[in-house]
Amino acid sequence: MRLTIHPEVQDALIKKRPIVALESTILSHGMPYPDNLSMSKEVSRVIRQAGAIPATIALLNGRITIGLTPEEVERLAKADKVMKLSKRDLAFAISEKLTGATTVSATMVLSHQAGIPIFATGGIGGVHREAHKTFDISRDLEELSSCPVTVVCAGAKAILDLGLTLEYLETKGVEVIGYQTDVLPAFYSRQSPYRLEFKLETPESVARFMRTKQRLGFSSGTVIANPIPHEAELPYDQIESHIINALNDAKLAGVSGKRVTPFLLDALKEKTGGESLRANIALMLNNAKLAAEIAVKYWKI
Ligand code: PSU
Ligand code: MN
Repeated sequence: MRLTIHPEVQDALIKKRPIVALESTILSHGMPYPDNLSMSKEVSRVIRQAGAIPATIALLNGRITIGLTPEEVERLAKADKVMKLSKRDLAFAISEKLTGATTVSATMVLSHQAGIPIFATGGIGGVHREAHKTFDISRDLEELSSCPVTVVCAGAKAILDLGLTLEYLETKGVEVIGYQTDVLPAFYSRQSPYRLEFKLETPESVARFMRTKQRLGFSSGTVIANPIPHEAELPYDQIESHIINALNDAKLAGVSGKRVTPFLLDALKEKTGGESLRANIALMLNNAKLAAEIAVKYWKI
């Protein structure tokens, strides 16, 4: 499949310079305008400052685009009827020449096709609470099991069942590595009750891990769980009660399928008076910086 690659990204690919892939659903469905646009600009700035090239991925009129221009980012950030594309939706959207924002799963696939092994996001999707009744398990987890891309995130989103998400990832052979932490970060908070098996302390050690896994020929992805910065953290108990209320709202409103996650993120923003959005932006910037630092080391090994 032909990819439309931004010249700057293409140049970095040829010269084996560090690149960080970025998803676009966080822009179109994860945050409101204009916060999404300023977040995206800041993310690019942070990545460049750390010595890497940002490459936001999306589908524009059916074209797989690796590295959006600032104008294209702005268009996606402003539009209100952009499709949310997971892996399941990609072929259809390409065939119908549609425009859409890519989730973690679709971004992983496209990032891998472009030859970019590292990707930063806010939080991955996972096993939803009550998944035993709804069967709602994010495609992100399947892609992590079958696509060799390292995803830097602040853990799985706290709206999920974090324990079941970890179990699922273990079954699929996906390492969840705490970055300077022994426990799974819970997106808005640094801590959760779930201990992790692996911890790494530096970007170099993450880069070395990526190379080792590559040499083993493993085709699965890796989660680097990077806790939200202290100053932006929301207390676990406080956010938890808002999450329970938001889940109840979703149920009452009959929200299901791919609308669940955007609905919950928006409901939380309302309930926390915008604090969850500020936390989401802070953790995204923190992840972008770490991903860029890892990418820089990765290309030196
Ligand atoms: N992280 C954020 N905000 C988001 C998402 C992640 O901070 O909006 C998006 C990602 O694109 C992720 C998606 O892949 O939510 C998961 O959606 P679902 O639960 O429908 O699989
Ligand atoms: Mn889902």
